[in-house]
Amino acid sequence: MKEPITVSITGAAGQIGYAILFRIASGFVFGEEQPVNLRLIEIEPGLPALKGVVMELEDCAFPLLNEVVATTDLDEGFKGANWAFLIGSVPRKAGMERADLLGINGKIFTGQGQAIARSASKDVRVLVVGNPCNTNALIAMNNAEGVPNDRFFAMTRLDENRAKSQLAAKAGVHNSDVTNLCIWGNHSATQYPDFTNAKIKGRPVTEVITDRDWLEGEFIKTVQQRGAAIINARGASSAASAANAAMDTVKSLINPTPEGDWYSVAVCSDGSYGIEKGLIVSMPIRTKDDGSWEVVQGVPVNDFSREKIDATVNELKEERDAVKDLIPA
Ligand code: NAX
Repeated sequence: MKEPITVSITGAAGQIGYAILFRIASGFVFGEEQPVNLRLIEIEPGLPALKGVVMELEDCAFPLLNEVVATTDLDEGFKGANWAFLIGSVPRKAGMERADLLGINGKIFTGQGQAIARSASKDVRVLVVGNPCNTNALIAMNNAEGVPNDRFFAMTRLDENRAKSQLAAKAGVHNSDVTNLCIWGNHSATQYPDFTNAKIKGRPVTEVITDRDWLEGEFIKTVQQRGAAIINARGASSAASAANAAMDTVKSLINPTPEGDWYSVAVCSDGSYGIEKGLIVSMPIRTKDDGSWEVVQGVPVNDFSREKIDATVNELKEERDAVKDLIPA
């Protein structure tokens, strides 16, 4: 058996936590030969529920689950972490402005970034799911002194999966037939699901789905608004699909990407595609054979795409400016 890897998860007693822990413990993400330690982080009010979750983990008797720690202490929680899923955050309440939300959550992510720098493993990688996830990741990254910027990611994979399913349904194919779908920008209603470069069974989507009005209008809107549609239907926000997308993200980051394809995750911009350096922006990413990732270069950006990408990147700049006090110079 291999040495266990350590996975830290914040917000572990929440909806997404409940949908992700058991699948990680079962080997779905890191493989059936890889034991895992789970370090579960909650705030004080979440601890009783977390205790119940830990009891259920015990009751699964997972062969790969080596150790479970439940804590409110960040250094204990991130101790030795090879992977950190930052899921917990404060939801937006009625009457709360976006700037208030950015500020409240921003403070959480400064402390978590600092604790990751102090206590996680040298090879730690961090996936931020808690919203506003791009800017939370930006804050954590900038407060994790000594941890390279290329270890921080924010989740847009749920948006990619949603977009693929919409295109597949429209074309009457299976969602696995849809490739090269990039979500650009922010995980918010400004995100741009780029149908112009996506493919269905290797053919451009725009050749298979000739209804351009649908692609430019309803398709984009449906993907952008899908989170709200789930809340309306279910009375609660996406959880199982979000957990699934977080696991898809990590699987894509640790396994080489099939030739010619790419996936979406928000990373620290290196200036590619004219996007300001240092922002956490979703773009087309590939994982190389050596396990490192790269921004796919040369993806065509037409005028329609440029306008959409600029709009979502501008929103990220505004978010960055709203939390500038939380980003050390
Ligand atoms: P829940 O409210 O069910 O759970 C959140 C949990 O986090 C709670 O148990 C709470 O006690 C805990 N928590 C709060 N502050 C914490 C802190 N400082 N440290 C540790 N734990 C803390 O929310 P859930 O449905 O699980 O969603 C979690 C986050 O994911 C939310 O911010 C949500 O907006 C975000 N999402 C992000 C998505 C994405 O695609 N990036 C999609 C799904 C989801 O909306």
